Amino acid sequence: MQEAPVHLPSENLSDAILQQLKYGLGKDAAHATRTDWRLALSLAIRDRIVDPWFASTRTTYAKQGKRVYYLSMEFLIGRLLEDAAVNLGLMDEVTAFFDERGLDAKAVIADEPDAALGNGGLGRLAACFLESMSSLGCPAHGYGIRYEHGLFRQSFDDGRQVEAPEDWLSEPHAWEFERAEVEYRIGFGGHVAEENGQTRWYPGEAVLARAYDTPVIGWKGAWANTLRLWSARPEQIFDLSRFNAGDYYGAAHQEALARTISRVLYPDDTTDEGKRLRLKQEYFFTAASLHDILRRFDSEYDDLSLLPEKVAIQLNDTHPAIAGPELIRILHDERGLSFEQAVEIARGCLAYTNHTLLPEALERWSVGLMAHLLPRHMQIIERMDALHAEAHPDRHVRLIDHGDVHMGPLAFTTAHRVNGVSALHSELMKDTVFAELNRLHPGRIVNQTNGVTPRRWMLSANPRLSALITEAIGDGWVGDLEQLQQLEPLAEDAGFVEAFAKAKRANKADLAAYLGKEGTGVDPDAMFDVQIKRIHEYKRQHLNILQTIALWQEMKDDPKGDWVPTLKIFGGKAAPGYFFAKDIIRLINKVAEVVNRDPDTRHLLRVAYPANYNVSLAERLIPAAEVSQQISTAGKEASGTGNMKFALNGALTIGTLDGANVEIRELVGAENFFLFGMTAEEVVARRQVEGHAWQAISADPRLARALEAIRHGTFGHGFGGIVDNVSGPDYFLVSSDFTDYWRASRELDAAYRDPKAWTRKAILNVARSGWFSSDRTIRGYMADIWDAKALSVD
Ligand code: CJB
Repeated sequence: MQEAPVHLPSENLSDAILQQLKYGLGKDAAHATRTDWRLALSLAIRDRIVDPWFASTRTTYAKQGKRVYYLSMEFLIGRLLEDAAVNLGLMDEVTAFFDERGLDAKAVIADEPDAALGNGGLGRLAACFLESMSSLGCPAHGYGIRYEHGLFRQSFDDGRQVEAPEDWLSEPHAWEFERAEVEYRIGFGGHVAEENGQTRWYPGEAVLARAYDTPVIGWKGAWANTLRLWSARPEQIFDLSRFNAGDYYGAAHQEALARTISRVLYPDDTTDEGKRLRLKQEYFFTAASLHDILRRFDSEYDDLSLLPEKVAIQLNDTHPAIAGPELIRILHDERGLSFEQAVEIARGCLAYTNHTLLPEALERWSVGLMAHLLPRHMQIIERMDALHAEAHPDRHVRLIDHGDVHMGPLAFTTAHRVNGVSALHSELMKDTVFAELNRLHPGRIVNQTNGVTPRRWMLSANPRLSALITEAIGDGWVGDLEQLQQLEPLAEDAGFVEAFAKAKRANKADLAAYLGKEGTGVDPDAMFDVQIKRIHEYKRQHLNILQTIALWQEMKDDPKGDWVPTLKIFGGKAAPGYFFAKDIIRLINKVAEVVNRDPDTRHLLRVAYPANYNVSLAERLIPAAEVSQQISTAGKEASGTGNMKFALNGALTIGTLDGANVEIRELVGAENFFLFGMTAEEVVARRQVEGHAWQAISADPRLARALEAIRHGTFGHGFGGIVDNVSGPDYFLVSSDFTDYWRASRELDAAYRDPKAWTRKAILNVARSGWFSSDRTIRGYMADIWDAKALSVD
């Protein structure tokens, strides 16, 4: 019998995988490696996405639906294979296929490199949003950069963070389609000229942006959208005359420079060269995306005034904020609309999400750099600034201030909606960074509390709990997470409580075995207490480790005391140039070394810090967690999304009233949440108190003793900076919040001593977390910001 050609995928998944192995990869089953199997499986599954993908595109054209474009420098998508298999309902078949061959489906799936095209919460949010937009049938494209190297790989050397380049593209990437024909020329520099009353920009150099498409399939496979990532290429591959003259480096120079633009995620921007490259990256992907958006619009409509009705462009933070001036430039300079019309249309399309109030993270570019790289855009920004000043002469908001272009105000004034990412954060935006702009444009700021996709963060990551939930209430919760409310009465059902505790225990045993491989002996019956996120002073991992040191000291004083055996887990990376955060990492690792080998306490307290925290590691840690550490200085964490994943998976939060913790506590109930610390208002007042850190330390002997131990070298040397900081300026109020954190931590221990009551609280956390689905968040964006409608394939 003749085999089906590979482009006609077999109806039967097993046959399709074997066909892909043979015809797609040229491998024979007898010699296939794990990677071959993974690629064959991925290609077979990708084949099954193509039809719904095409059907979704055809439907959007046929119904002339409004399209949403999500522009983001980061998409922290992690592994894609399981997402796709789960959403297509193929997991059982996949497992059976590999079982039959004596292979472990999980290991095959885990062979996929973790696509780390993002730093943390902002990038992961974009990935959850892509999945939710597809699950809801919202016609959308994600636009970003196809970084050759994602976020660095972290290892530890004597406790210190060491960074190595990440190399996810070193193996074939099964999910993308290269679109050689979709290529745009992106200019930089050069000059601006006035010609016959029109302004023209003549860039001095240019690179090409080439599209790579990844289909994103939604829940139950009903709809698929596209993630389109841009890769930079030189206009001229290499300089043949230089090559022929023997100047091989010189011949390749232009190519290397062009490709640098999409080489690495977030290059170091502490040097001028770094800054220049970052701004180039931002313009590169934003301009390519806008060209693409307008090309698609032009293929359907010939009236530019329809743009806001047909196109919604969401700016994920200010990184793509140059979209405002670029769209105005195209509409005015190239399409001949008046400047005012161009501004109005651009504003009708654009909306901006703010993700942080930290002043150091609000982007600014020097006027000199902007004028050099993007001379026409600088003129447009100047004109916008002048228009704004003219319209509001008594106000002081400037887009350009002290020689810098301020991207926050620029994004605000070129957008029709600006949103924060939790209720508290959106209110603080109105009171602080955007207070003046909010007065001028009341109603422009709206809130859209973040969410997470339940497909990845429950169904895939926590199969045991998912099965239990489905058994209890059916599987409707996967597409409608608020159905988890039906679990509430089961918190009083002894059988369910027991089954829930059993599932958590099994997840902990899995994690203990994994951490065991990493060299940390772990008791699966200990309380698993987890803090995973980027390392930052405002997230206060140092508060957690100080409390851990104090706990260890008390345990040592009284090893026979009634302690709750605890495993403290940390995970996270520090920015390579953030030396204070790197000291915190080293301190945690050094405390782990001392504590884990202490014969007096090692049965009571362990500290684990698995290296290279990423999406896949989060998928292991969160289902096994019992305590979720969300302890940022109030007013600093815009939202948090890890906090939602933990609550959804039945961990109890110990946290401050910050970001979305506030909403989590309201929903899960104050009695199922361990609150401590100052409020955002109290934080501001406390900073005004002279010597606040010293006062706090003098009043709390536990804190004084823990700091003393660090200073005296119990954990090695070189931690004076941390001690001095929390005893002196202590901007993030580690010392002032310590005593209350200790109290809440001991209350947590007390609650853990009653396993049934604890499990009931955990169940209520799950039952009441349905609102944190990113499906709810995307519905909010569609209704309040994009005015977009969900479609379905007929
Ligand atoms: N966030 O991950 C980043 N990167 C930034 O540059 C600024 C903010 C985070 O975004 C998340 C998604 O909105 C928030 O949950 C988180 O609080 C914020 O720090």
